[in-house]
Amino acid sequence: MTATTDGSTGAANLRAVTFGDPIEPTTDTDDVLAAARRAAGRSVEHLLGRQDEQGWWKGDLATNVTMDAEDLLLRQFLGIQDPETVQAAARFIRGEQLGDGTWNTFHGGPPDISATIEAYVALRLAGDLPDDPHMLRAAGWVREQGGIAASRVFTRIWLALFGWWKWEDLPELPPELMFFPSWVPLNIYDFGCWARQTIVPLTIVSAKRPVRPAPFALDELHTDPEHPAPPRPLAPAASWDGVFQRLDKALHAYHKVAPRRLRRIAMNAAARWIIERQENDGCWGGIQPPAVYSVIALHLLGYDLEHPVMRAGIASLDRFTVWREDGSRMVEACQSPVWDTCLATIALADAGVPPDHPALVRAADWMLGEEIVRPGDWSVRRPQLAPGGWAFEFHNDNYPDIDDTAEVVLALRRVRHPDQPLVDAAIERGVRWNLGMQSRDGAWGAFDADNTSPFPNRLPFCDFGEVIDPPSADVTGHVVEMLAVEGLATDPRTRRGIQWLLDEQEASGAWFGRWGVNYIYGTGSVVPALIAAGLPASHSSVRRAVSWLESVQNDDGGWGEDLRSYREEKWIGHGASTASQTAWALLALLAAGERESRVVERGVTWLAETQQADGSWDEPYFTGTGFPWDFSINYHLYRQVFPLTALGRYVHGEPFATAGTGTAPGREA
Ligand code: R04
Repeated sequence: MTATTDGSTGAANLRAVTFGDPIEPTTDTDDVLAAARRAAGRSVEHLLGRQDEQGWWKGDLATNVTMDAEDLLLRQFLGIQDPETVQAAARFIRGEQLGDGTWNTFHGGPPDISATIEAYVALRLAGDLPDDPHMLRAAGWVREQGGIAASRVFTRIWLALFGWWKWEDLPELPPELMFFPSWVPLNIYDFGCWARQTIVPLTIVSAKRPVRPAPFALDELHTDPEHPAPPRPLAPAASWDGVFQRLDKALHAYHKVAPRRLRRIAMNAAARWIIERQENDGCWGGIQPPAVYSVIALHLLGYDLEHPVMRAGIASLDRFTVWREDGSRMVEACQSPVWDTCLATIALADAGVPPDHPALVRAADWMLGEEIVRPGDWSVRRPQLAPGGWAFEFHNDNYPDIDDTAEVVLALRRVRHPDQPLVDAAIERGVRWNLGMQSRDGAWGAFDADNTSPFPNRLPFCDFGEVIDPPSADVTGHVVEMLAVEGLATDPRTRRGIQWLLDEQEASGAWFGRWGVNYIYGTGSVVPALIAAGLPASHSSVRRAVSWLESVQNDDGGWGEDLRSYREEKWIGHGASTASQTAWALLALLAAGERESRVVERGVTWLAETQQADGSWDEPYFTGTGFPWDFSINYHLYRQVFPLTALGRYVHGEPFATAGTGTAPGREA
């Protein structure tokens, strides 16, 4: 890694954060407090210095090289590649290659065959030769792992577009899906919104089966170029996998006989659905994959590159790129201004920045302007609900999310704004919207209510990660905390959320982290919520969470949890200490009343001692989750906002601290 636009540096400059490395014991509580004050002060200055004039914050959002590779493949497919872009992207991709010739999808993670194939192909397009040493190493590893046949469906779709893979050897997803009403299983609203936006254009692409012959062959990526697609073993007909495999066979047969007129109507319905959802900046859903596939799908239906929809769509892709100091170009999967801004506002306020400080008022004004005031896809499940939420990105009016809405409300509440009635009204709409988005089990998903169908994840087509959006503990924790702060701790809807959280706690005492890594994120989200909602710190659920956090503290005083915890039990709660994860653990412990404990003092000391001279922290490890295990995110602002929040609460105490209502469920320890 090299320096990035947000000024963070890579592993080379990492300070002593290897776990098991004990730091100098600081026994005097006064010393810890003084160190925390100094660190918080420097961090406040750093964060204030990074606010945009318009009031928002945004850190880079790093994911993996499939973003960059697919961006190049798209440009190649459309014939719009320019040498400067291609070489800058290739430079980034080369810089991410590991010593053994492979690419992984998160810092320190294992090699990934799909990422390695996509990166390899992108570099071939950029002019790297198959007998260059770095390419030989990559191809050799890919063949060892089973070749292209062993990669994910999306990778093989990209290869099929250029004739490197046969469309027949891909799972089917027909555009007639558009005819399913919203009560039929597998209708598009049964998919999480990110999968829905990706799949709808791909139904057009896979019905059209286009091939634009490539400038070179890829035989070196097959184990046996004569037989690139070895037959896959058929699961028993009585198993779910067997049922869906046979459904896929039937869909392949249908592809050959599909009535042309019906297909055309279905594809037109899909195209209309896509165009209706294009944002006013030209992108789709604020995330890169749907934008890429939508542009291809519309192009295949005859929209030429000069059509306004296409021009805006292609132009929007350029806004996902980050140009770095070394001349390389990184593609972001998504941009995080709303999320970063609410979290930064909370951090600064909890660190003692006055609530009427101009930076906070400007942030509040910017957030107020981002409120989403019209219905979106969420209205399909909640047709009577009035709008009033926030999305994660600059432009994503169709998909406000519950998590951002909860945190924006928590942030707005910390600001003293000259027009308080304006703020109160926006908060009230946000609270109502979040309450209306509660799922029937009493908890909250990220983007939709009751998005819990078991079927989408079973489709052979859907092997790229999570494709449904069921309630999670981290989002539910954030909503419960927000409702409690809004005085609704005893509302029956909040109480159902609290009960769901109590039931969801693992035997270990931790909560699973859906959108952050992993149990430390879940636990760091839930414990402050339960306390805000009035559970006493002595409650057995809180005590078990505290014990778990204590049990996984690293010897150096910090906390870390490796992304492999999503796959391997031995990594749960374990990994190199990171600034954001140490902060999450501290947020839970501070909420639970552990401020005076040695465990907290050591964690605070770790934060203070790993802070850099400019008030920032470094964090090469990915602590954000897009899809557990399958898609991981390094949010570059997490390492600044969460440590500051934790230090601020250590120094100044808990925000909104009250004696508790005494009426929340399960008060007895
Ligand atoms: C942290 C909680 C806020 N909120 C989650 C927002 C995450 C923002 O980042 C991403 C969101 C994404 N969605 N879908 C994709 C994606 C990527 C992000 C996505 C990724 C790969 C493919 C298709 C979609 F970086 Br393929 C929603 C709760």
